[in-house]
Amino acid sequence: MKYNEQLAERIAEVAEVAGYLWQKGWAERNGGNISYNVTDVVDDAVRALTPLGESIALARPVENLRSHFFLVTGTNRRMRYVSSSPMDNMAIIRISDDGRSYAIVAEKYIHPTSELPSHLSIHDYLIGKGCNQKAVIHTHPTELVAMTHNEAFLGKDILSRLLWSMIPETRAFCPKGVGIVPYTLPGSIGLADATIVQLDEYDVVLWEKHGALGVGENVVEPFDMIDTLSKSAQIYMSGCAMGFQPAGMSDTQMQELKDAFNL
Ligand code: 2HA
Ligand code: ZN
Repeated sequence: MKYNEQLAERIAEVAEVAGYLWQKGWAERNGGNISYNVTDVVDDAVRALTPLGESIALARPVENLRSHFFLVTGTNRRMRYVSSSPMDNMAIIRISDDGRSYAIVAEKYIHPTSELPSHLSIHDYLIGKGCNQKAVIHTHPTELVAMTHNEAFLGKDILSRLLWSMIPETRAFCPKGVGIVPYTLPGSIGLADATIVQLDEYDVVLWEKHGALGVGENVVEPFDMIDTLSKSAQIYMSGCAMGFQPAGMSDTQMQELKDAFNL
């Protein structure tokens, strides 16, 4: 199908980031998922499409997403193939006018990600808050996930401080740090709810022993934040592998950065 330029750009953006997730080694098998609110760029041709199949009930209504359109990666689909052949591995869905169900409208009948409850609840929450954050990505960044296996890192803001202190970029480009959600069943409403609480304070949330979730105005933005945090985790690990605990920037040095860049 031929999409208008703006929608085609959004599809290309998801494909680009899906490729990065695969290249980074964060997307084994069908690991990770992406959703992107495209309501502002769908044209009459997409709006007029007949749904492919029956509408599917949502476990929880999404009041703020009535009649919205989303690009969503498919369940069991591989990021490497989202990258090479995007519309064979993701779908455009339309939320019903009452916000209680959705239908797949294009391009093929590809069932959305198992994490759809989290994604839609997060979009619903972000719109309700008046945010312009249209993209949600979830991925499995190896080193960051490894760090969540250490109880000592799970207290509030301990990991944020540690990751900030590894390199100035992380302090500058992930100014809010990372929130942490204790281990919760993947795909569950409980995981969605716990994530939303953390998104009130942070742009990136780590799911203990599972992965990372980030939100942003486009798909590249949360990818960049997770990538920056991941760099810090790798620096920390490299120090440990060389037999020492990295010293980290001091509080004074981090405060200096905060003041210099108005963080
Ligand atoms: O899409 O990553 O959390 C597969 C997953 C579930
Ligand atoms: Zn996952």
